[in-house]
Amino acid sequence: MNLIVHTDAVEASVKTRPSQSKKAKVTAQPLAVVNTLIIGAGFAGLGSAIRLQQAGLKDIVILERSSKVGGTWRDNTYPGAACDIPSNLYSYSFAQNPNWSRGFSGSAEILDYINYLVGNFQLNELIKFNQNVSALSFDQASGLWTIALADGEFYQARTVISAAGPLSNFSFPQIDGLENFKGKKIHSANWDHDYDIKGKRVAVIGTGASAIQIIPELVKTADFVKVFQRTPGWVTPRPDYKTPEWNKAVFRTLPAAQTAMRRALYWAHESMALAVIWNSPLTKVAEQLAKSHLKNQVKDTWLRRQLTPDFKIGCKRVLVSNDYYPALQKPNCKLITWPIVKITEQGVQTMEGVEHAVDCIVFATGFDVSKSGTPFPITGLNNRNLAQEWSRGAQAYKSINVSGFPNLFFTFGPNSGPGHNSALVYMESQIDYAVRVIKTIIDQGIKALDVRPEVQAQYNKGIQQRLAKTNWNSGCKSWYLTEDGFNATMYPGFATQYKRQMATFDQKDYQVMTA
Ligand code: N01
Repeated sequence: MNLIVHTDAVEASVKTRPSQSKKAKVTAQPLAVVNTLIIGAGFAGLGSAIRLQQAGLKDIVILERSSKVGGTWRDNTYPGAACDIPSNLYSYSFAQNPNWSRGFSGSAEILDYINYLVGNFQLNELIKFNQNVSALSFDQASGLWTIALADGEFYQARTVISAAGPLSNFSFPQIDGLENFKGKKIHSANWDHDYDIKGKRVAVIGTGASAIQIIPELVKTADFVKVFQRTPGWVTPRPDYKTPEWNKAVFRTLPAAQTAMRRALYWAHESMALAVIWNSPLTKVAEQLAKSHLKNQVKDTWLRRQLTPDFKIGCKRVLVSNDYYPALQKPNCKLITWPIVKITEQGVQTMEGVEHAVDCIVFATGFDVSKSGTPFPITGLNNRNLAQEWSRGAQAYKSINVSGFPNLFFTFGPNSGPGHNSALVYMESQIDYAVRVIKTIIDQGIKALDVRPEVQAQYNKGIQQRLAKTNWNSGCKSWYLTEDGFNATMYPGFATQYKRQMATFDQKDYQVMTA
């Protein structure tokens, strides 16, 4: 169906657009009316556009709030930024790159790959940069979403894919005195490359996936680095290697060889689910492997004790590094495990009363993950407010659709996170599901396709029952859980199970409103 035929409906919805009167610079007409509007030009948004086009759905606009593509890989440029999933698996199966320089590529090379996707699949003309989405609202009469921008302009679309990304907003922790610090504050996700670390006294707060990549780089040039650890994580070896030229040549001439490699990596990661998602005999094996890694790299028994986690492996994200423990033992590095009480003008004060004076504090303290909120206000059928409905924990059907919010698709929506396999594997199956449903909506001229509430409720009951048996819900504190312990983040199963559920679209699960 071509959207031009909906002109009357579009006009009706424009007239009734609720936020119109409040905006200063509102035009009477949408900037465009399209079949599918994608929010975000990161991995998920670009992948969605590619698969939509390949399915013959070409009436697309991508809105990107920044001036560049790349999402998390554009923003996370801290020293040492790299992926902890092998590149042959952390890439799209429909756009394999035979030239990865390493087993685990750095952020610059991943960003190059993302830019390659844009060029190769001619996505540039679809992307509108510097477009900050401020609200979404669905108009029942026309079956159109209005996508309001912060500057008062708006788009309209029959279907919307929200690919804003769960880790797109970084957060400074709520530590007393944060604003008093007179030195330099840097967040891992917003690195200031103009600030020269050489010879500086640096504090790093946090010891998660970002911190363990940053610290080995900082100790190379800083005067000293003090690492403030609240909770030690499980660290396993990183089987990284420089890709030999012959290997790239084989992948270039024989793509099936790379597909076979990808498959082998996929199944190797699948087997890890048995260790990290559920408490099984393999959990002990994985913990033993991590403990041996610690013992091999750290000879000091007291330091080893400080670095030994007291929760099950997998409960928090498993860390992968060969150079974190060695970095901590450099003469210019010190691990501090006393809790932080406040930030002072000069540095960081810990509980035993010591003030650690530094020039710079690096906050590797994570992101504002919208486990219960939404990235912007979303208004669905009968003025339903999604943030309100998700206030006690986000829920969706198959992580992608939410009842009462028709024709809207989330990538990395509720309970879609992997703990053991590549996020791109999950992303690809979400995208393909969304494309299948969007094609049905467009081809059949459906006004709105809304998942049935009872189907969504039944699905989530199953998810939460399965989550209760996982390591994530075994008692540790992590960004996977809300303050009251609700897990709206992770998918409690193998990637293979997730892919299987996403491979089937049953229209009976949805209420259909025809035009
Ligand atoms: O953030 P985190 P991250 N006082 O939330 C500590 C992805 N990622 O940026 O554990 C003191 O994991 C906090 O302590 P605790 C990946 O999905 C991927 O490292 O809560 N400390 C923790 O140590 C990952 O899961 C790659 O006790 C405070 C740290 O800060 C996600 O990004 C690479 C504190 C935060 O760890 C986030 O990772 C890097 C406070 N007030 C990241 N507040 C890949 O390779 C927080 N902390 C794909």
